Amino acid sequence: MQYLPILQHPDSRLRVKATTVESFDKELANQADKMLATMYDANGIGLAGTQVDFHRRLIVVDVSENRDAPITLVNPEILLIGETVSSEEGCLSIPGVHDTVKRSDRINISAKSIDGSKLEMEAEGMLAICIQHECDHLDGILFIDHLSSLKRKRINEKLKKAPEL
Ligand code: K1U
Ligand code: ZN
Repeated sequence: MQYLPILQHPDSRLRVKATTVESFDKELANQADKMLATMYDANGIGLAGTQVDFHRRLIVVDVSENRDAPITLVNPEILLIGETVSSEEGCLSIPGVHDTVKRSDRINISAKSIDGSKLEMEAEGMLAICIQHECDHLDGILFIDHLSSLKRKRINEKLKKAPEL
């Protein structure tokens, strides 16, 4: 399987807002397969199209311990229905940086499956948090944007000094 290069912050392509998927074709299914393979190879629990320079609304996630429960969501829309919780996040586009972000612990998702069929689901815990993180990517938002400007400044300075971290 071919792995896709993952864009690294501060690449400006991470700030592009992804557009709606209109064609549910073989090309889209191939892209989702490549994204899943790339996510597993990078030991991630999620990946958004934006991170691999594919600017359509497509995300993949798998928060299972055995790495055997992949979920592919096309044109996902989320409704926050839970309580706000703080949890530790990381990002494959900002390696070596982890911090606490506040998000809803429960969401309703309305999306399309890879074949274009309608998909409605409820998610909680890590799955809900990961899906919110990936949907942010589709809007050009990084988890560090949810931190204070002082924290973000410190992270960006650290990355400038040691970009490989
Ligand atoms: O979108 C990404 O960059 C993937 C990211 C997803 C994510 C991790 C943590 C919270 C929300 C979303 C990762 O998979 S980072 C690497 C990772 O596996 C991880 C890091 C911290 C906690 C759990 C997993
Ligand atoms: Zn990320």
